[in-house]
Amino acid sequence: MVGFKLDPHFTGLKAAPDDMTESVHENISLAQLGWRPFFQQQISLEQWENPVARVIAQHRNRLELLGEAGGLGLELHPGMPPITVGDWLLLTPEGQFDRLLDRQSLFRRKAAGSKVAEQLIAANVDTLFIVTSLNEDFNLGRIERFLSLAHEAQAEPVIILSKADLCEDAGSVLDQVHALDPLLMVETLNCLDENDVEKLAPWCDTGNTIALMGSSGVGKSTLVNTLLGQAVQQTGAIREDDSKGRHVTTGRSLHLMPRGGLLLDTPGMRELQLADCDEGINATFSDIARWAEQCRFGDCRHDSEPGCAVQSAISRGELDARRLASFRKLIREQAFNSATLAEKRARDKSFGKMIKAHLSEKEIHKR
Ligand SMILES: Nc1nc2c(ncn2[C@@H]2O[C@H](COP(=O)(O)OP(=O)(O)OP(=O)(O)O)[C@@H](O)[C@H]2O)c(=O)[nH]1
Ligand SMILES: [Mg+2]
Ligand SMILES: [Zn+2]
Repeated sequence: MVGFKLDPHFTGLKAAPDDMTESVHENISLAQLGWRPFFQQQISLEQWENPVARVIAQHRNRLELLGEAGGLGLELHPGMPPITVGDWLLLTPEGQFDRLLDRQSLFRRKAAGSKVAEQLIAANVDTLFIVTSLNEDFNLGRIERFLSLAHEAQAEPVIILSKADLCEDAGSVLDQVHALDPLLMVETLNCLDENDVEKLAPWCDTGNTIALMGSSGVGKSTLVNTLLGQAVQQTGAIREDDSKGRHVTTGRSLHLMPRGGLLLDTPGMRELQLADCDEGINATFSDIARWAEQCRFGDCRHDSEPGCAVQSAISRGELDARRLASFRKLIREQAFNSATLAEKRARDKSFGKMIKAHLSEKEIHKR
């Protein structure tokens, strides 16, 4: 078991004083933090009374947790499993780290730069708000890419078409998005308008955890501020005439919304790439997968093979050729990223073997 120390900055049951939502954190219930039967089921009867807490921030050597008893810090140790913001931890009665609970959903990515190891970004996100702007670079392929990430992570996607106030014909764009999947949830809104943002109320209920994704400038920070009812993040408009502090340093990644939901806001979400994302892509393009089942050849590439059901669906006008092109592009992207990941793993493995071989030689020498 791995020990943990109480955070020296932790001053009692209240969250740290720099926390903007301090008042809401007093007497918080587990349900408000997103506790579900899914997590409860992982706890044995003997552990029933043990405290549980959710990770609300991640620092270099330390996690910030929030539970029924308030906030506390947890020192990270090498023996602990990889933990990320949004995770649920079971603690011992003494308040020590006991166990990481299984996740309902998980976003992960390759680390940036030359290292290609995997990094955990966010856990237990219920809903992913995919924000894309109506007036600028609206692009269906980009939405499909974000949808694949949502599906892979097991989060429910909601498409938010922002800057509706700047768009003359939102209807035609809305039709295009609905054509991707008739069951897809789509909302058009002005992120600056409180009343408009009310449209998102169904996903902002108590205990529901939301994360956001979208290109730069589409209005994510604006939406975060409107949802939280305060300027937690700097937006494009403010940044322009403020060359200093680019980022507001709250440190917290999980915020309580006034209406009860939780907003998980971590910069890592922006750099997510498709890697090991087969399931996510197939879920996003389930129409193509359905047609492909009827292709004559099991390994049909849907090019010019005889008996290709995908191509014949395109020629009958039942499948958009753009969709197949987008599907292929995402498959290529994820295959490329997964290959570099696999190389890294193979390297690690052979390195491990080398060490092992070296050790056993030593052993032989000893004998
Ligand atoms: N008219 C209008 N302006 C918006 C809307 N949403 C955002 N904006 C403006 O668009 C600009 C960019 O918004 P941000 O919220 O900073 O965009 P972002 O997605 O956070 O961008 P990055 O932080 O760079 O990823 C700002 O000037 C906002 O005021 C909207 O719905 N309508
Ligand atoms: Mg922003
Ligand atoms: Zn085919």
